[in-house]
Amino acid sequence: MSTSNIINPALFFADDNLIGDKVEKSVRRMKDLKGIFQDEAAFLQIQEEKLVYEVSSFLPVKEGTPGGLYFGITYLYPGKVGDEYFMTKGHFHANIDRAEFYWGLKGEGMLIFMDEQRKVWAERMFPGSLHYIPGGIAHRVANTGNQMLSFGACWPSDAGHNYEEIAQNGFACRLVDRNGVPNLI
Ligand code: PAN
Ligand code: ZN
Repeated sequence: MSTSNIINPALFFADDNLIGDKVEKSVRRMKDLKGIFQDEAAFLQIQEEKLVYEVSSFLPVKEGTPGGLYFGITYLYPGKVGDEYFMTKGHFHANIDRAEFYWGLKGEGMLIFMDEQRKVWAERMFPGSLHYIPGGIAHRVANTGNQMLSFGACWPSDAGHNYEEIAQNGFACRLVDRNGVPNLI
């Protein structure tokens, strides 16, 4: 094999930053998270443009393609709305049986799971933690620390996202700060 077959990768990491021409970025601000947090008065006190999380993703195939994989890094800012930690919207996959991996890169948080019977549980996230999210399980992440929480994700390109269910009915439990300790109530 000649060296002309050897090329540089399209993507690389610098610390927890995903770098490459094809990396797409999305942002979620306070105004994009209406109805997610319990304490509406506390929600209204926070500037609606405030950044809550950003996602850098590499989506190498068309959404819905069977057999492909997507990759993303989420950067979730520290903060609380009342006593509830900043968190992602959370979703079931539209193709509900599709699974996903998450892994902790920086900071501390909690990955909250909910099954279709609305049973909720959570796993601590920290640098190096690895989490398997089985199909059929809604997932969301809360930042329980006072620095940025970053985590990786890898999911099938035909998983899709069903945000509707969570937007309407929420999770059956909330992760709140009780005297500096995260409690799932
Ligand atoms: C992740 C999430 C990401 C943002 O890549 O999409 O952490 O969370 P929300 O999508 O709930 O706003 C993933 O789970 N993909 O399937
Ligand atoms: Zn997902």
